[in-house]
Amino acid sequence: MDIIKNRITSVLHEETEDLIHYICAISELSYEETEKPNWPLKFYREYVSKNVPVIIRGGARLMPAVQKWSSDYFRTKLSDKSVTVALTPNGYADGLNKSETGVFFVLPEEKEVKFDEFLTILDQKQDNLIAYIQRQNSNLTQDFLEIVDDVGMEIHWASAAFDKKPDAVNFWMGDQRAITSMHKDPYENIYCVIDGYKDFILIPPTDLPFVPTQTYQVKRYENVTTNRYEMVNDDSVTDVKWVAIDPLNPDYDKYPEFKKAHLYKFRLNKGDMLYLPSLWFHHLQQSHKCIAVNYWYDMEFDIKYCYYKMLESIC
Ligand SMILES: O=C(O)CCC(=O)C(=O)O
Repeated sequence: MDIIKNRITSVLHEETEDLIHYICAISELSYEETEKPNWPLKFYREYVSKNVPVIIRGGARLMPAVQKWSSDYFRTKLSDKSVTVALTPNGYADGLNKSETGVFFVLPEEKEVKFDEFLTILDQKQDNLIAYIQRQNSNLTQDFLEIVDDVGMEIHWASAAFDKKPDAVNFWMGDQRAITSMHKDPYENIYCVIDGYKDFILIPPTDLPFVPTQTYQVKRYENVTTNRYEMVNDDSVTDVKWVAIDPLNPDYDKYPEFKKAHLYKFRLNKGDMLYLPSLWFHHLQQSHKCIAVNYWYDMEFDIKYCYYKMLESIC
């Protein structure tokens, strides 16, 4: 069995180059393109069915939120509202951290604070106290009904193309030091920057053989303040398979195959939109107090998904 597995692995490594989408850079369009009547069909044909990302410059610029949303606006509109904030000492809310006893996958401390308090934490930029609103439970439609009309519950052309409504609409706002570590999701993602900028690093799913993963025990940050924090065991969560390499500081000695991975790096500015296809690895950094919203549409669990799962179980 091992001989077959090794043979499959080596073929995959050789052939993956051919499987890579031949994209030198991520395509960029202007938002006018999305206003044409045939856009949902074109979007589906050229990007979704090929599992290829596309940046739509100004794609979100007509959302009222782009004009309205800022700290001042939220102070007026949401000041007393309770929000769940992810707190970490290092900015990695779902990421790896090394301690004397090993490397762990560490979840953030989740704390309920008033929106006003959250904004004060952001303004103070204290050492070792990094806050991020990053709950991926459709927090925009669950927690922020007061402001949902500023962006809308769906992106109409995307819903037409996917032939479904979004599963979740998420609101993101946080500290410049907050980093979303490299991971992938089983969602078609329409990502909109409302204020500030986001820096993306993407890796296509076909590069899976070159992206090292490991299984980590899960811990959780507790009592995060500027002076101290604890990393406690979280027995409610089973071990997590996570990307073992940091694309900002790749350890090529340990993971030489990662040199073969195709990294696409770009910035989304205020009012820009990205179609991030399902299963693409993504890593994000941001400007201070960047505000973003994303629409997650369930992916099709089709033959591509089966191929991908097979690849994942072999590599
Ligand atoms: O904005 C971020 O920090 C992370 C976004 C993300 O992971 C996603 O949209 O799936």
